[in-house]
Amino acid sequence: MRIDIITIFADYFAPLDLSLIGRARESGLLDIRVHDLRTWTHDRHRTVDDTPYGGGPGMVMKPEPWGEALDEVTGQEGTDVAVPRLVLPTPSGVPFTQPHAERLSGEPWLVFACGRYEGIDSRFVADARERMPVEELSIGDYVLAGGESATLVMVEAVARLVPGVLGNADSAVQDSFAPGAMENLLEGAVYTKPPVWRGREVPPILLSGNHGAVDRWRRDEALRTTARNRPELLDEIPEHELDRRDQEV
Ligand code: 6GU
Repeated sequence: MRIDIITIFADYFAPLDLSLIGRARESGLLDIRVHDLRTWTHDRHRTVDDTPYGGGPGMVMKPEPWGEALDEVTGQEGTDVAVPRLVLPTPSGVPFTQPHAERLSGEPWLVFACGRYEGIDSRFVADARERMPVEELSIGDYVLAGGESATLVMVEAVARLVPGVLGNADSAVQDSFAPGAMENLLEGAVYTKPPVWRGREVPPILLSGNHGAVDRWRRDEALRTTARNRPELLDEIPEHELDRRDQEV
C-alpha cells in the first residue's frame, strides 16, 4: 500500500519510522511518503495561509499550494492505480471507526492532506472531488490544532490491518471493535506471569487448561468491561448474539 502525507510539519511523522510501521516500510509492505506543503509555494515567505473571506478569527489555508501539491503527488508513478483516495482529517468529518480502517486497509493508495488553522479553502476539496474519491474524517469529538496527529492515528489503525504488517496474523482478530463473535464488546482484563504479584493472583480459570471455560470467562469479562466503560455498545448487540449466560453478567 502506498500512503502520501502532505503537511507543513513533516517532522511530525517521525514516529512512522518506528516499530510495526517502520518495519513494514523497510520490508516494502508500506510505501509511505511525507511531503512538505511549502514545496509548492512560490513567494519568499512560503505562505500557506491567509485571512478568511467574510471575516472572523484565525487563518484559512490557501488553495493554490494544496492544488499543486495534489496534482504533483497524484501524478507520480508508484502504484498500479491511476488515482488515490484522498483523506481529509477534520473535526467536521465523519467519525473514523474500525470499519473505515478495514475498508481503507484494502485500498492500494491513500493521500492524507493535513490542514492546520481553520482548515483548507473549500475550493480545493471541490476540485479534488472531480478527480478522485474524497473522505472527510474526524477521529473524535474534540478539536486538535491540526490534522497531523489525527493522520498518525488513522495511518496506524489502517496500516496494522494491511496483510503481513502484524507479526501474528491472528492478533487483529480479537481486537475490540474487530468483526466477529466479540464484535461490539471491549476486551476485558489480561494477565501474564508471574502467577502471583504483590499478593494478587491470576484468575485460576486462566491456568486451568480448560479452553471452553477460558472462552466463557473472557466473554464475561468483555461484557463487564463494556457495561462499565461503554454501556451504549451493549444496546447495539443483536439479540441472537446474546446467550442466556450473557444476560446474567
Ligand atoms: Cl481529523 N482534525 C482536527 N484538527 N481536529 C480533530 C480531528 C481532526 N478529529 C478530531 N478533532
